[in-house]
Amino acid sequence: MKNLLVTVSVSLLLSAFTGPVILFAQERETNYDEAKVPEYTLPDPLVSLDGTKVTDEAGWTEQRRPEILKLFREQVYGIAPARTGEAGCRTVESGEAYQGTAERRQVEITLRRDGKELVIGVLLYIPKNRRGPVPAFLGLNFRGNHTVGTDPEIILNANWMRPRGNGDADNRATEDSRGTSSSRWEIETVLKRGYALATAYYGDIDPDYDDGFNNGVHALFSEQERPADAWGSIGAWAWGLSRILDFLETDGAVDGERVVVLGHSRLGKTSLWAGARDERFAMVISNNSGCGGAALSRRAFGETVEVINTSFPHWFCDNFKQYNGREAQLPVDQHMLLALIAPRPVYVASAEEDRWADPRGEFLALKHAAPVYRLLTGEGIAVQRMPAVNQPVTGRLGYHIRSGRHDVTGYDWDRYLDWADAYLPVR
Ligand code: GTR
Repeated sequence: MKNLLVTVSVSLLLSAFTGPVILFAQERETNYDEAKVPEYTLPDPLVSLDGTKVTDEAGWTEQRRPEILKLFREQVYGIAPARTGEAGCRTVESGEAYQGTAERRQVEITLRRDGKELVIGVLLYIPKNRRGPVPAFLGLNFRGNHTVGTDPEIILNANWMRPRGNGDADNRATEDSRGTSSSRWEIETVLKRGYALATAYYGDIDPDYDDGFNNGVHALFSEQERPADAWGSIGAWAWGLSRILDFLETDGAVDGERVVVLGHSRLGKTSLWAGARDERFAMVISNNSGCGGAALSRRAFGETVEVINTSFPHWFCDNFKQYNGREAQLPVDQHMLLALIAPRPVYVASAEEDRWADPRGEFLALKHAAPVYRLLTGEGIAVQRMPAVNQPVTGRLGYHIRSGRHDVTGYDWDRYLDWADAYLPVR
């Protein structure tokens, strides 16, 4: 984990002639001290840019929501293309899994545009014991579908992988990596509780490195010039989730109106943005999403806007970089991202040791999204203060801070399943 950010500011020394370029290196320490959180005022999600107070559902859906969505599109995640081009789905493999209790299906979604093609490989498990279409959890994975479980039939992903451990060599997955992320995917429990589970490798949609947007789905839609509000990788991954939902809607075994989108860390940022921009997602879960996800940017606690834009220049749109070290100038903050999901249930989960993601900032964003939920549904957040560790807050605005580190665990899944049961009863 980075504790120090070295920001290099380039300053042109003005002189009568061509001045030399001087590099100043300054070190900014990561703040983990609550007392050093800057004073801040959050934009009111219920006051429109023209100063009008939103007092009813129409004011929210017709004016304020579109306005906030536009701000996030233009200033934070970037604008994704309207869905154009062709998409086709093909089942490439199917069979039984989990001792005959589930069906496994592997589907390729092929997107084509201007003679170019992109394939997203979806792994879908459906409980056999079902009376009709079932609700589903949908989430992207970090290292290939073959890592989410030990099922030997899962197709080994052949695309570029981030260069890190787990038996992957030369940025390609190897057989050794099978099942290496299985602790993060409680597939059997999900199936036993009557839900389907769908996942895809996020790198199928856009490889997670700064390549100037020449690969992944950006290549399919590449235009001559890339404007400052063009979509980054989080925008691409979120858009990809919508394409997977397009497919799930056509699949008779899954109920497309009861799909819960979830994600961890950078993929938690992604699930929130996916749920915000695509109202077909019935419920949204953010697991340890942190900066650019559920955490309030203005608190600048742990990872900051500047740090994230420096480490991952490809995640957000270029406009977002204007707010490096200037969070107070942001026309939005992340509570408004959560509010965009209203009235649909949203769950934010933090981990005690995950200070980098600012657990308190994640809780506060949820709390400050609550007025919008209250306006639309009559139900706000069940607590006003941050709960103690392992004391989940239930309700339409779900929250917990679990003991332990940045991860997805069985504890997290149990909470999500209980919560989903409350809002999406298994029929
Ligand atoms: C970190 C990044 C976080 C989070 C995390 C992850 O390096 O600073 O914002 O996204 O990666 O996705 O695992």
